[in-house]
Amino acid sequence: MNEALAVIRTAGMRAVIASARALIFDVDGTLAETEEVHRRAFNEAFAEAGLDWFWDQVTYARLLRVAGGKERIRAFDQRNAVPMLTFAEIADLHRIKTARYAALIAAGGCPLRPGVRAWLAGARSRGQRLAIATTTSHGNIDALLSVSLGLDWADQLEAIVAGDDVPRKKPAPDVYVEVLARLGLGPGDCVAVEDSGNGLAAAVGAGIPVVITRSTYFSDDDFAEALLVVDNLSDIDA
Ligand code: XBP
Ligand code: MG
Repeated sequence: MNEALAVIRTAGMRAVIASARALIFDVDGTLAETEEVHRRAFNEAFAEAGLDWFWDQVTYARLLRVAGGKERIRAFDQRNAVPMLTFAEIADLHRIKTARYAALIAAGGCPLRPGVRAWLAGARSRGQRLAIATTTSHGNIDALLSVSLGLDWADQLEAIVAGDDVPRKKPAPDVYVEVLARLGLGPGDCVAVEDSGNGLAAAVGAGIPVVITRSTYFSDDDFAEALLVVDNLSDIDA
């Protein structure tokens, strides 16, 4: 694409984003690069539970194709012919992991990615409504955003839909369909901001145009169906 055409296209995409009635943000990888904190929390939970499991970055990158921490643990456990854990034990292990994640975030935080804060402020200045559509849990969202946006972070958001609020996690469109229902908007009224192929598929499945902000673990995913792909939201004037 020549330079002039690229400039025109980006200006057009910016207009689409600025004119949307609502922006719907994914959390992990989009608002902040949280997956290394999740990975550490999983490994600390395995140690606390006496499991000799350890997920290195290569293993975790493969397991991240499975959305949802409980589902990810089950997928790993099922690599053996005879899984070690029952569903109840997986749920207990995930509760330990979630507590560890909250402690790690509280201790060291995980900064918002470049441009996120400006996009949130820009949306508010334009009167755009804000929402979250994520696979993670409400507890994890609160742990992350109360540190980075303050204890009243939820006041900025009109709809917050997490993984266990809907029957199917991403790449199913369920979280985005539920956000649209709660906002009372159509998919064409909104723009979703995502970082992964699963997230893109979920939003596109709900008919919502998507801006992709590449994250560490998903930078090589196929984003052909995205409206726009950037390295960081700071690449676009908020
Ligand atoms: C990312 C996920 C989550 C996190 C771990 O969610 O797939 O499973 O990796 O969090 P999203 P949990 O990108 O949709 O925000 O252990 O709470 O699932
Ligand atoms: Mg994500």
